[in-house]
Amino acid sequence: MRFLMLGGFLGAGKTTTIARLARRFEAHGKKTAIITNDKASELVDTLNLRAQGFHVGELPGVCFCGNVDELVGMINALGTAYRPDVVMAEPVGSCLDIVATVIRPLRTAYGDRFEIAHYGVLVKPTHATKILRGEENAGFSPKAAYLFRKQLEEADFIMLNRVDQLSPQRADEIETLLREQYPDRPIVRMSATTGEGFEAAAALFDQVGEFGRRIIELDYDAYGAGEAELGWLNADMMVRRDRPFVLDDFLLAVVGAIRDRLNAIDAEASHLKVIGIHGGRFGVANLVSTSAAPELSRRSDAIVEAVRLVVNARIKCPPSDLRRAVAEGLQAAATEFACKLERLGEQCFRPGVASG
Ligand SMILES: Nc1nc2c(ncn2[C@@H]2O[C@H](COP(=O)(O)OP(=O)(O)OP(=O)(O)O)[C@@H](O)[C@H]2O)c(=O)[nH]1
Ligand SMILES: [Mg+2]
Repeated sequence: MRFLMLGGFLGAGKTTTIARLARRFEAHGKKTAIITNDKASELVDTLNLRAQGFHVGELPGVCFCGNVDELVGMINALGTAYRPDVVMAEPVGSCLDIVATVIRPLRTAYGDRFEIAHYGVLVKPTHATKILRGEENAGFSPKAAYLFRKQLEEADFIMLNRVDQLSPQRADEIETLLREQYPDRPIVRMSATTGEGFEAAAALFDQVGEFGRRIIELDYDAYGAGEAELGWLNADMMVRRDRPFVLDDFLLAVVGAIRDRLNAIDAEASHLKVIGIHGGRFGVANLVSTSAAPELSRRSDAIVEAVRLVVNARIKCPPSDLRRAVAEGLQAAATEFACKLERLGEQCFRPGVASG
């Protein structure tokens, strides 16, 4: 069984890349399963990937790092139930030390059973230029920038994602900075959305060899401080109206209204994602930076009267502020669309390395 993990900061494009890789593996006749992971339950990524038809095992409430036994248990469960040729795993986007805490123990204990692929890390360009240039006001605080930088340090190769939105000059600049600061690693320019440059990344994931060996030096206090700056919120609810409404418009309105409230309190978004599911139809709206526009990563083209809505937000602000911003944004969108919200559950907290 082949085991493939790919990293990258919150909102860098991990789930989009995993879905594209899975479709490619399946097209080559390889059965593929995916493992998702988060510090809380009710994961947009799990619902999104399952709605796309993928076989997904979920490990909520813990990070892979430090919980390898649970990861192996999930790989084994998938192996028994589904017999995949490839298992892909998406770590939490603020996680560090993946090679030392996940890949190396997996290789040591199960190297005879799993063939471990290159560890590729995605770069999110919205923040990369400023962080790599070392600019003071990088959008991320120095503490969060530490996470961003350290993730790249442990990469076997780096994927500069979203090139569909970058001018060649900007892509050149980021690539030059990456080459200077992270030498000896292949760098691939790609778009997980359009597929541009994707084959080069996929070819690196296809290689067989002794990969995932860059063990980084990590200051766990700095790591914890970087994570502790984020507010983490997962919420689950039903939305109903007595006459049909356009789901995609509603999802964009929710993300837009929450973004307005985050802007008002100067809280930088790492990733806000919202999925709406009704029957077999689903749509996903995202915000990857407070300065970016809300985007529909998946259109549902559905007109609904009732929909299950799951919100996952990772935002640089205290949890109490995040809870208020999300509640007010949801209510504003519900009022605009004359919908009623019925809350099913919510978890909101300040993560730390300890919480993983
Ligand atoms: N234009 C463009 N958008 C992209 C690309 N890759 C990802 N996105 C968008 O970026 C947003 C985040 O993508 P995800 O794949 O959910 O990112 P992620 O790394 O899994 O995010 P977390 O799991 O929250 O850490 C979505 O709106 C995607 O559609 C790309 O290559 N081009
Ligand atoms: Mg994801």
